[in-house]
Amino acid sequence: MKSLLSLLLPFLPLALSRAGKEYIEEDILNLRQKWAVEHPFGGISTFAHLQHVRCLVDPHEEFDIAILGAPFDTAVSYRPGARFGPRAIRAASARQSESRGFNVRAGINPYLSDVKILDCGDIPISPFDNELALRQMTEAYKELMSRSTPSGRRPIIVTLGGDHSIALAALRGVNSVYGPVSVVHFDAHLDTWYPTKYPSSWPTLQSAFTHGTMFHLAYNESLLLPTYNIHAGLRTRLSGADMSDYAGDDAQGWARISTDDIDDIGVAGIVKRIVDHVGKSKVYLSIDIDVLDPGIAPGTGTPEAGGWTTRELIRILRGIEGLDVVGVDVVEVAPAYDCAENTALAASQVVFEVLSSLAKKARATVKLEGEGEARDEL
Ligand SMILES: [Mn+2]
Repeated sequence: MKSLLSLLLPFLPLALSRAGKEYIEEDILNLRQKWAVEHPFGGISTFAHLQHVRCLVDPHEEFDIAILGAPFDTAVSYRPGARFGPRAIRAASARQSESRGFNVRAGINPYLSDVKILDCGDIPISPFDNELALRQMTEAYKELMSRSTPSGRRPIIVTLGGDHSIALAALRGVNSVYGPVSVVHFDAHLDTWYPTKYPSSWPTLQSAFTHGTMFHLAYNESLLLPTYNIHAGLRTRLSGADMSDYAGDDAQGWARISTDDIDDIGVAGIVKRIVDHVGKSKVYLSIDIDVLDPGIAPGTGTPEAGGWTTRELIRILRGIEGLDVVGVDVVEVAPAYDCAENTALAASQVVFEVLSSLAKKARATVKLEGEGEARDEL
């Protein structure tokens, strides 16, 4: 007996043919000519209108640099809300694009350069279980760090936080490729605090993982190069009635630049201290937006008055662009406390400046390699 399907088969082409216009190549070109332009305020929000690929589930789309959201904020000590940081930074980056992306300060358009930058979307992170969240983030970073790139170099992940605790997972990812690295840390706070510095009569293993202890945990896991790490922009109050927090920081091998140092040694002096300190080591660049003054960047988890301006931070970042940066985060943007997108705008500009420096460095490397080949041929 014939099946119902075999009886219907002759009529299927008729059933599947659709009403409407057939498009030839010229039609497609016409459509593109009319509609391909995207206004800054239009389109689906990706960082700088970059191509969006969910890189964690699509391993075939290669990238040199990944913009990666880490929407996680259940390890904060004060204001929650940084889980909305990645989408706020993306929205605030809307005036950046391939067509209007030339960075005059840097002399390069990072979106039209030798590096392929994708917006890899967000890591899905549990908001209910921090042990699981850290495991998810760690696995995501290790996965993406293992990918091959169009340039043949190692991938660089630029994370949009999220609270600062995400840096522990990012450092584990970096460590899986490079071993221990230096950390250049822009922040009002130390973030090397011993977990016991957060007073609690109910200590648990899990409560040790916070946005103020992750570098201490990273030190314990030997993720940092001893003595090659440096904070910049510090102005936090310390625990108790002495400098013991600094002693703890010293013991973990960090140097410190305070916010006020900029008045004494200027941008150039700060740049020199950072560059002299980390030298040629591989660098993880961690930028807590609370390094900026809360008058400029109020939308953050633990604001501290009296910080740097965005211009000062950008000029310092420009000064250290020769460092061998292998991973980046811009964290602690909490848009619920923001006004007029100020904080997110500052963060998106900082990301733009870092991308410009990374693209510039890649161009210099290509040039050097090219010259090397030319020399080899002679
Ligand atoms: Mn921090």
